[in-house]
Amino acid sequence: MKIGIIGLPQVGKTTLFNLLTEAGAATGFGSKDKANVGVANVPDERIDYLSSVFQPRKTTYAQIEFIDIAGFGAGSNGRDTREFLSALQNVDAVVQVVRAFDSDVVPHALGEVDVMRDVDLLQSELVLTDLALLETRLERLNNGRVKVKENKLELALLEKCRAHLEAEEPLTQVEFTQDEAAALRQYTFYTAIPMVLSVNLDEEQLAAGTQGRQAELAAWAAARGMPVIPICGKLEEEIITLAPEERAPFLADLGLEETGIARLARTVYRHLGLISYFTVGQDEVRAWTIAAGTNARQAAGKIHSDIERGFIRAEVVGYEDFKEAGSMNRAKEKGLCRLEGKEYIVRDGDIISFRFNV
Ligand SMILES: Nc1nc2c(ncn2[C@@H]2O[C@H](COP(=O)(O)OP(=O)(O)OP(=O)(O)O)[C@@H](O)[C@H]2O)c(=O)[nH]1
Ligand SMILES: [Mg+2]
Repeated sequence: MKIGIIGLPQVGKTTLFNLLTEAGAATGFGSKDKANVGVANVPDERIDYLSSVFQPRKTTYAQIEFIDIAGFGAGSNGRDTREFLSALQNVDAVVQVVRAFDSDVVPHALGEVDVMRDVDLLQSELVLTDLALLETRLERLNNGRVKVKENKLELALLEKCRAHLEAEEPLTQVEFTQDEAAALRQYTFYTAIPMVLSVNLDEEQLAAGTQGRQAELAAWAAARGMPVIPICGKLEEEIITLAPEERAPFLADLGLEETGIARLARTVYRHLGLISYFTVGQDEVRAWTIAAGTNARQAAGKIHSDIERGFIRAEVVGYEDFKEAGSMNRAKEKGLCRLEGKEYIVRDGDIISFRFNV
């Protein structure tokens, strides 16, 4: 999975990137010309537990790749925006960092700190970028000499998108038929990418539990179907310089139960309808990320196309059942392991062993 980090200049994007990936990229002005790319393990206490039981040679968490692109939107024109956004090809979701923290040392590119102005501004940039892309395509279609059936469908679809975009509605909020959704995939419409807002608070705001315009921002986000996650970039970045086992009391001090990556990953998984299943053994304990609703055969394809093709059965035990039993043998004795066929819909936390023919 790939997630892009976007936002206005100097709002804490690279700080968030660092706290998610622990990559230690340079923050501050001037660190602008190229996107930072890094990978974060998705913390999962179920994997921790399974790893403690199986003592495998290798433990593999689900991973999210993050792309931190340069800030845009403040006074830039559409062309610049498109250049910045081209870094976001093929991302599954974007996180927009919204700056609530105030700082004399780090002035906001637009002067006053104003979360509502910022989210509106960036949203309009995305809408305008999509509209420009759409107009170009429409022009090409309309000028085409032959109007085959597909073109007519595409024209209708683009007109539908235009109506919503002109009403400043992101395409994530629009209902599309399966055919329309498939046709849309050939475009990179930025407002069609699921978005999570990450509000970067300073220490006082975090302690107060609000940045002053909490309700307004929450309503704005809810109207667009976007989850909101508060972070305290600066402080959390300091905390992750500590060894993992020493972090908990400092996080608790800030009123946070988990690290930034744990909170973000949970939100993104829920927002995108993703779940995890696990494979276990002496060699490796591993988490696999799939869309909710995926069947056993497709889920096997995540591991290898051979397993999908030669799928025979899936031996499944739910994570909670396994934990209660304490070992695979006990789980089998208690009848908690099930044999499932290819149509079985995999559930979050299923521990699966696939039987297949090559
Ligand atoms: N006071 C305070 N400063 C912060 C916070 N988060 C980030 N900063 C500082 O703000 C400056 C910009 O942070 P970055 O993470 O580089 O911001 P950015 O959005 O990546 O900036 P550009 O890539 O230049 O657009 C750095 O000096 C950070 O240390 C915060 O929560 N509070
Ligand atoms: Mg940056």
